[in-house]
Amino acid sequence: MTSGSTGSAPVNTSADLVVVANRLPVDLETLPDGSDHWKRSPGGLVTALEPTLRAREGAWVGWPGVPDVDVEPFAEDGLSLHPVRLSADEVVDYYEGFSNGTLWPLYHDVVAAPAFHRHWWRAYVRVNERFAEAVAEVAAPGGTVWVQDYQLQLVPGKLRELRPDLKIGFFLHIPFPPVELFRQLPWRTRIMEGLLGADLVGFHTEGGVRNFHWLATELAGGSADHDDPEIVHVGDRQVRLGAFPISIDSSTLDSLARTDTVVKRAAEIREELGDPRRIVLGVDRLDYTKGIDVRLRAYHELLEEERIDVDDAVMIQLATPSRERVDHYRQMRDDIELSVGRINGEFARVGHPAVHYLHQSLPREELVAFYLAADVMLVTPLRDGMNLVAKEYVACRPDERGVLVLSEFAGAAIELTSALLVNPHDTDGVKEALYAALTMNAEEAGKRMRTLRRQVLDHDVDRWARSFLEALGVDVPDEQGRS
Ligand code: GDG
Repeated sequence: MTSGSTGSAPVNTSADLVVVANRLPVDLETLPDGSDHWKRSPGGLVTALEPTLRAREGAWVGWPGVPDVDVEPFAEDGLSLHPVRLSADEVVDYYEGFSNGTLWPLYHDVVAAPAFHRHWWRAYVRVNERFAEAVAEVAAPGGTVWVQDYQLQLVPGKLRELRPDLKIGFFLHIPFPPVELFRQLPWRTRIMEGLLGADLVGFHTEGGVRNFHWLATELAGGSADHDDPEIVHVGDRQVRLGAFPISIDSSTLDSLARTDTVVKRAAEIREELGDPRRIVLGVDRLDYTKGIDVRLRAYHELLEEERIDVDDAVMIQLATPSRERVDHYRQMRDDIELSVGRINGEFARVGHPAVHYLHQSLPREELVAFYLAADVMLVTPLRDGMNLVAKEYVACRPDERGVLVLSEFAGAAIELTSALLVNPHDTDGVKEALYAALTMNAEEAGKRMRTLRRQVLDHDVDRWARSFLEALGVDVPDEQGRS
């Protein structure tokens, strides 16, 4: 079952459950003495899957995040990690190119123009095949494989060719686009065939299921099932589709937001800001889909119209650096920084900026303190698969205060209906919702927040992972290890 590894713990080379994602859940860190070691990168996905992976001596296949290095499989905290090598050129063509320059904008309603390059596509095919081959080597006979996200859409098909004995699930973390947009893709049929190699294809929303169902039957030779709209027949196989809205580790965030350290830090943040009456917060990866410009515009206009002023309210935008070598991202960063500069230039007073902008990644506890300090949370993506930030804000408000303004075009809007829902293309609408949030009475805000919290605390990421795996036919043990 296991073979040797570079570390002390054994590596599983015949795993019953294999997760495959573009990235391994670790980062290579160089210590002050110059030596390298792997550091776990905490993410929702790994938190959700860890108990199940451990219970089944599972494995994770992915790129370790550093190009042109061969890394032996290793075990880290009881998880077997199987690195897939990418060359620097492949990072450019497969990852930055086809994944983030073609698929990402296309799947997000072309809010930026996707680029179609044949050499990017060729790299995507080659890398997907390499991932599939790596999985085929570590999955136990009859085992289960869960493929994650848009970077790996050809893996299910290739893996089925290599290992027809496996049970294969695929989950898409970003929106699956309307058919008219998907059909622009020169390699549309190949992508559909790749995905249809899975036994179960999961999306955040029913909209994704519907779009995929149409394409599978109209474009990729599948046939609809007369009794069940969530089944597509492909040859002698059936592929199940479903909506599985992802979530967060709600109870952990809720507990963290109740700790003395976080409560104290939230109060300190308010004090450091000069004790404003209202703090407005945005937290995003710096991405053009997130609508950071939308909320800056709305905030700017409220200042211009003198409905708010810097003595009264302050906006904080935390923007985590992201995909900095991709053109659209560079341009967008410049645009946003220009807007922040303009707003502050016009409305700030010395020592009182109107907008605080941080292009940094903060430690998780600090982020939770910001959530707890914020009176209004602005989540205004033009398009978003789910948006975990919206759910995190809610989980971090055990005080039942704070108002969430949320875009209708985030998957989260389907569940978080007690937020103030906005159309991010409608600047007046966003502005009015922001003003309503800033002036909302405590009673209404509390009522809305309680409803939101019930939803987010009940539907956590563990429930998400469990429902997907159960739909795939995997027996998932509960917290006590019972199956
Ligand atoms: C994709 C889909 C879908 C942000 N800044 C900091 C920080 N973050 C964390 C947040 C949150 C995560 O990053 C962002 O998650 P989102 O869901 O908002 O967005 P994407 O990165 O685009 O994720 C999305 C998701 O996949 C899951 O399926 O919801 O629709 O686009 O967890 O907290 N974390 C820390 N410091 C920061 O400064 N520690």
